[in-house]
Amino acid sequence: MITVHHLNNSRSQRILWLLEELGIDYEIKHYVRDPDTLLAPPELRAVHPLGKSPVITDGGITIAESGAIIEYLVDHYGNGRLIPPAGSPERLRYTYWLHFAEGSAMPPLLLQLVFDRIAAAPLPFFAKPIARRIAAKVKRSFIEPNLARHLSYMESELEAHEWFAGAHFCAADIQMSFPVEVSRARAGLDNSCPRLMRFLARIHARPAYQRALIKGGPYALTA
Ligand SMILES: N[C@@H](CCC(=O)N[C@@H](CS)C(=O)NCC(=O)O)C(=O)O
Repeated sequence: MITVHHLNNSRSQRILWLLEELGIDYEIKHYVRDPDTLLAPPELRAVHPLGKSPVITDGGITIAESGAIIEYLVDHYGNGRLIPPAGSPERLRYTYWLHFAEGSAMPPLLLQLVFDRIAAAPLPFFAKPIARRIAAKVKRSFIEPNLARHLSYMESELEAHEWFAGAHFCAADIQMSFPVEVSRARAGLDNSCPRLMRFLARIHARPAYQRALIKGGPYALTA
């Protein structure tokens, strides 16, 4: 039996969704973030030393990293579903987007969250303006240009292709859902990127996505 170690409002929502798409039996162990630090509770470190979510166990093995988990589940339980045929151009795009989501799209989104928290942190009065100025400078010079470039790049890719890898929905779209949802929730994704907005509407309408939401509990990134 597969166990998903699921943290609320997190990337592990994608894994529940993938399992629902594949129709595989699984169980969920729920973990709740610390409301102040947003960190996972220490119990998660008993499952994997980094204590991050998602992590799954399947029989005797433990797998972390969303991309690795998605590859494992599609390879072992997919029977060819949700992955383009080996050797096709779509397969290369599948691999690319599977890596792009965590390797390129997420870092500036995470930096934005960190620098917003620095700017809003309760600091002594003399340190506050300095912290705010540094945060604003990093955001203006590095984070925001990267976020804008990523959004327009992803939008243009969905102009050329129906889904991220090509004509068909696949597991790369599941992996890409998180950065696109985070972009919508807090990085300015709006109707000026109609293809990305359509992508969100289409994935949110999928019955498997909705089943995963019910099973996963509160998930605040669906706006
Ligand atoms: N690249 C990793 C990122 C894992 C990660 O940072 N997960 C976040 C949840 S979205 C987490 O566990 N945060 C809580 C913590 O760091 O304590 C993946 O895709 O699995």
